[in-house]
Amino acid sequence: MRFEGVDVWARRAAYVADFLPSRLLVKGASEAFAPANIALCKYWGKRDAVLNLPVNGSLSISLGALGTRTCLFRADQDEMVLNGRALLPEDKVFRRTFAFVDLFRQGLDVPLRIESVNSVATAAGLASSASAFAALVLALNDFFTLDLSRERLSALARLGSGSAARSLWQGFVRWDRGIKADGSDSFARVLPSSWQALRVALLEVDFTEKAVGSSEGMQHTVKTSPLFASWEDCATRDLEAMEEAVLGCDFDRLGALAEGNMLAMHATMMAARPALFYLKSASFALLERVRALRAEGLSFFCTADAGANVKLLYLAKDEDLVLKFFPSAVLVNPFVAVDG
Ligand code: 2P0
Repeated sequence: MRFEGVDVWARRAAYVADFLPSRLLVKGASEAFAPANIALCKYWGKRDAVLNLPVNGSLSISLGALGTRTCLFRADQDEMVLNGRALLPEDKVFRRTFAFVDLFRQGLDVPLRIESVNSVATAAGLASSASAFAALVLALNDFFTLDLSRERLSALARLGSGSAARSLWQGFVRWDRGIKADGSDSFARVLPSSWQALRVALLEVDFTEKAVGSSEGMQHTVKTSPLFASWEDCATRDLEAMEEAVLGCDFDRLGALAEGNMLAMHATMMAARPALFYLKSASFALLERVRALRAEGLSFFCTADAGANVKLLYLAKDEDLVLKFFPSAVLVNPFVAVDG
């Protein structure tokens, strides 16, 4: 695969080689779990599309038990089973996954069986690529006895999917943009917060696959949206303010910033030419309903990603109110204890 004249996989392989020991010690099996995450300050736009280096830093909340569990085993040939179903080698998930694994094998003949179970799929509308690549990187770290820190693993998971850089931890996670062209300073870290009151409710609008993938949507926005020039500044300010709000346990400030940041991201996409709409009329109706409830004094805020579904941010104490106004909402406690 080439991108603007560059061999993408050769450049990625050279990047990953810097993280690997001179000789890989291979185990027989490994297992890992990584949570999904919801961005409160969004990653939208790449300054380097090969290394998934973002134009702006981002901040997320991980989703506790919702995520991906991945097991690796030595095998006679490459195999992948996803949610109990064997994938064909032509399948795009199979190809994307093993292209990523090849970055670690570096030509070594170690066929693998990958078994992955995604609890995110059942709460559709959430991206599964973030938890999938984070779990894969954790499992590869163990399988090849790499012994890398979470921050280093974050810088590797980023190559699978940018948002995977944030799925290496539970809690509030900040992914810094970094300034180096080689990408070595663009990785995430967990924020030192013990605040556990934030909750997320998933409000379904449309669980079918989106017409324009995130990577493509980002590139299109970067290239054609006249509003993109102001996005980096907006997101950079929001990121700093959101970290303060998290550390100060200030929900109303965090919620207002998150909703504003989401609207700015969608406004930037809508201004692209041709326009890029992920939100649908039912999404806008939900945004409006939440604004109306807020006007009546409720502390509810919204966010939405590159899709039509809406995520409601609220505090644990207001759970009954969420169920009263949104009876079909799927409630997520990001701070539920998770094994492994
Ligand atoms: C985010 N999104 O911060 C933003 C908000 C969607 C909207 O990260 O191209 O699947 O693999 O780096 O990580 C979705 O983008 O994109 C995303 P790639 P990714 O969560």
